[in-house]
Amino acid sequence: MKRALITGITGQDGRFLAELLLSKGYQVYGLLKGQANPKAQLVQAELPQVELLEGDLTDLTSLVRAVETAQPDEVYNLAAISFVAMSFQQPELTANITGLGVLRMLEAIRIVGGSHDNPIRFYQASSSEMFGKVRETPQTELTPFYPRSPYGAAKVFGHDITVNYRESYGMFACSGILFNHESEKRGLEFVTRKITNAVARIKLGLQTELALGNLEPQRDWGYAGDYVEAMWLMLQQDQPGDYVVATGETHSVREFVERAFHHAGIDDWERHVVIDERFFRPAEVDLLVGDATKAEQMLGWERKVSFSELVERMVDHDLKVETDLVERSR
Ligand code: F7E
Repeated sequence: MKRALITGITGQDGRFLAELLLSKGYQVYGLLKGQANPKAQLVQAELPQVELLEGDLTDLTSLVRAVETAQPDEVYNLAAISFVAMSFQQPELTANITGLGVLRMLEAIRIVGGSHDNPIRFYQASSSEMFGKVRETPQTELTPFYPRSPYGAAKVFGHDITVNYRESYGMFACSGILFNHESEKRGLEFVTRKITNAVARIKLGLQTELALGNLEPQRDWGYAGDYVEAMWLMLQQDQPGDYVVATGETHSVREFVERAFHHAGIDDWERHVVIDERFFRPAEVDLLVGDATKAEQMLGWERKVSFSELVERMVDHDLKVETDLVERSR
């Protein structure tokens, strides 16, 4: 039985990945930070087979202990301050967790080791935010980085140090440069889920307005369930490497809003959307679109859920959740 340790187990990707690995017969350990973390219950209810270990990416000793306990074949480092807007408010914390946290996890793996024949394999969750003010379109594994936020800058460090540990110490360390990936498990602070949740509530008459920032940025949005497959595939190869994971399509926030309202049967969406300066960022990433040819050819990866299916799935989910809440409160 293979063993995996996932940091960021309570997040969208951690939960999708744990589900995938459990379906493949893995023993899955999840790193959980903080005392009485309220999200622990969510993971325990959804994925009772996952064993939760306490640890924090800012505390190397705790990481060493977690790796010693889990004795993993594979470590997936998904934990981070992942909300770009928050990284402008708490840049130092972001650098410490999202950036230096990667270095600490790599060190913990080096310290604990793994058998000579079976060294621990490492996956780093790199991000298309590293491309920022893009130097070329579409973006590939070779496109230079130009981060536009403390989050993006911290992810560049995490990416570079992963490559460096692979080259310096021969570690089986991979970095997945994942473009935006969304789902019904996405947090409400991210624009896609914020939109689909508001659309559902407006449809049901529970609210009238949706306050958003800049509607013009374009993103390459895929389905998170498809993207965790790519993470796993990277660690099953003979050689470690870095891969862009993306759909190759780009859509503006405005388009996402339009589609979501339209799917709920509301065509006069502009009546409901107000632009609020508070949601603008000090620096914006205007256009992202990835070229996933390497992942498609070398990993045999393909995305299954299209942009319109993604929007529809998220709106349908939120309509159901909000309808259930209304019925339960009656
Ligand atoms: O913003 C604009 C906002 O917060 C998308 C993270 O998973 O993907 C994600 O980062 C766009 C931005 O995601 C609102 O300005 C407008 O242009 O959903 P988001 P993100 O910043 O692209 C990358 C790949 C990651 O790695 C990150 O961890 O939407 N936008 N109005 C808004 N965004 C938010 N959140 N809220 C608004 O009201």
